[in-house]
Amino acid sequence: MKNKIIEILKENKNKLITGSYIANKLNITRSYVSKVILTLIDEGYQIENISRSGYIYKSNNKILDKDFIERNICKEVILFDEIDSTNNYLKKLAKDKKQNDVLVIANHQTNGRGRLGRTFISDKTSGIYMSLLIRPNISISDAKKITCLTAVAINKAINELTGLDSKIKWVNDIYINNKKVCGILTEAQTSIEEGIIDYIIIGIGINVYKREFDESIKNIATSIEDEGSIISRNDLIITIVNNIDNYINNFSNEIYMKEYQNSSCIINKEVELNIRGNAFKATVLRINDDGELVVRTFDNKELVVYSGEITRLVLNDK
Ligand code: BT5
Repeated sequence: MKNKIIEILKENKNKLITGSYIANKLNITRSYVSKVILTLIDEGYQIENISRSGYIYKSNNKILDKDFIERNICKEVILFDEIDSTNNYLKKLAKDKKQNDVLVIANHQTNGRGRLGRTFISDKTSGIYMSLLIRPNISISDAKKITCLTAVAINKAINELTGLDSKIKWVNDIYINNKKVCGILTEAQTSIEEGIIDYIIIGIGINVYKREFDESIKNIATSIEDEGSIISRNDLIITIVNNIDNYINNFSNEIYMKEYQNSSCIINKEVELNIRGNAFKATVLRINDDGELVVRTFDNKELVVYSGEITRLVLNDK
């Protein structure tokens, strides 16, 4: 009965509907409707209970809705309340050659991973933690551009849905007001014999709602809500995945790379780089068409660096 009531509320999103309308449709009493709706509110559904008038189901609902996402991205969605890491789960699934176009989402990750063995803190119900499996027909050397493409897809979605001025911090982070709101972890499996990409897993972690950040990140992290916008995780997921699909379908024209270069927050900035344990300062000149960073070192040398060789890049904001 709970699911049937949710369906009716969803069909009437953002509209006032009465308890008797729901009761008549389901052939139950109004008091039973009211009891179920109170339980739903308790579970986190954003339903406004307007005394003696009825209920309004708000579109900025904080609950992840598997069916709604699935309908709007035309891919299979697997939703977990809790998992170690959505990338780890999808990696096991991807070994089955038939699996394609799957999106795995979790409300909470107990072992969310960043790059180079780092941790991505993935608190319960406050963020988006998801991994997308793709099998694109691209060369091994182009695979690293998928991180850039994804960053553009996310940045554009945040800009469009919130109006916030998010920017891309090379190579895999999205920042708002100099703080990290999102990180991307792209992992590829190549087939050496055939010289092609077998699959790519795109892992995305976004801080969406306010929460007490862990001590280790509280000075460097922010959330979309902390920056002044409350949006539905469902809408953000749908927009991001559709943006990614769109860029992948037009991969050869590299429109995303122009957008990647234009949305960067580090051009002309001084940065501290760490390449294989060797730390030095440099000024960022540009991002080239392969998504690599072109910097000028302090002894006036121009250097091209790619993401895999950098363990750390700190923005020195003067
Ligand atoms: C990343 O790595 O930022 C990639 C994060 C990818 C997470 C997604 S969630 C779904 C999927 N499943 C996974 O297991 N992973 C992916 P990196 O650039 O290495 O940044 C890691 C660093 O970001 C940490 O060392 C912290 O300093 C910082 N950090 C950790 N958690 C954060 C958070 N929630 N918000 C902002 N910064 C965070």
